[in-house]
Amino acid sequence: MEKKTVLITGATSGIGLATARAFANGHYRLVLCGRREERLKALKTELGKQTELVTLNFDVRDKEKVFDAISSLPDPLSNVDILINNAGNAHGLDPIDSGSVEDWEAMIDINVKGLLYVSKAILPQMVSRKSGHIINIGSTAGKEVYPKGNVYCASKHAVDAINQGMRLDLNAYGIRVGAVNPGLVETEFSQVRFKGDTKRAETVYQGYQALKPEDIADIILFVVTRPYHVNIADLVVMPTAQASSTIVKKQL
Ligand code: NDP
Ligand code: 8X3
Repeated sequence: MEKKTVLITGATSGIGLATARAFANGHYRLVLCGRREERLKALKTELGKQTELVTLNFDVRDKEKVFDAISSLPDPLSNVDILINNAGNAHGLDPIDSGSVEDWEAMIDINVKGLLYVSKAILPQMVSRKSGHIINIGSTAGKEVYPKGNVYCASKHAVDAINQGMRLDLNAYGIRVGAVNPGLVETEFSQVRFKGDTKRAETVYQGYQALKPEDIADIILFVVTRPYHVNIADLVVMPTAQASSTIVKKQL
């Protein structure tokens, strides 16, 4: 069977990194994206032994760089079969009246506009081939709103709407579109949210068994390996200890 090419944004850490490793084990061709060049180099060394791989260094906020990087892909990696829109983060956890405008802009620009730029750069070739699979990484924060989550939740609700809109508009081309929406996963997410405050970040995952990035990678691999007639349109996954964004059974 012809090998498939998978493009993963945010492959330098957390869910994206675990997903890159899972797909490398499956010998998919990989296009791994992120901003931290030293991590991209390390990934090339680690996974380049297992599969054909290129790395692309760009900030998803930079429209031109997104389009330049994706159009620079050599054949056969230029034909992306599976797009995993994963890059994103929360910035801050503050009430709406005191939240920082810079944090709000970062979340809207990265989680929403960045996802759109990458999709826009890839979609024409999927449409012309009438094939492809897009997986948008949403969140439970895209299904409900929690105190101080305001703009992060808004950005993930936008991902939910974009996921639905993509599925409607791309239906005519036979392109599969679905979202994977995790609850609490232990990654660098809280480090970023709390701006490097490691102690505060650690408390988010204490007293219960959080999801691991590998749990999400397994699910993504499951989603893309279903037969063509099966499209997992919208999947929510939480740790067993979590019932909602605000109810987590902790033993501290
Ligand atoms: P990490 O912080 O571990 O990973 C985030 C990834 O996104 C990194 O590879 C980072 O790479 C990349 N990224 C961030 N900003 C940019 C940018 N401006 N341009 C390009 N790449 C960027 O977090 P997670 O793995 O947890 O997060 C991955 C996705 O999962 C996000 O969309 C997040 O919202 C979502 N999610 C996470 C949950 C959790 O509890 N952890 C739960 C639900 C959803 P680099 O810094 O090198 O650019
Ligand atoms: C990440 C999960 O609950 O921190 O999207 O928003 S949460």
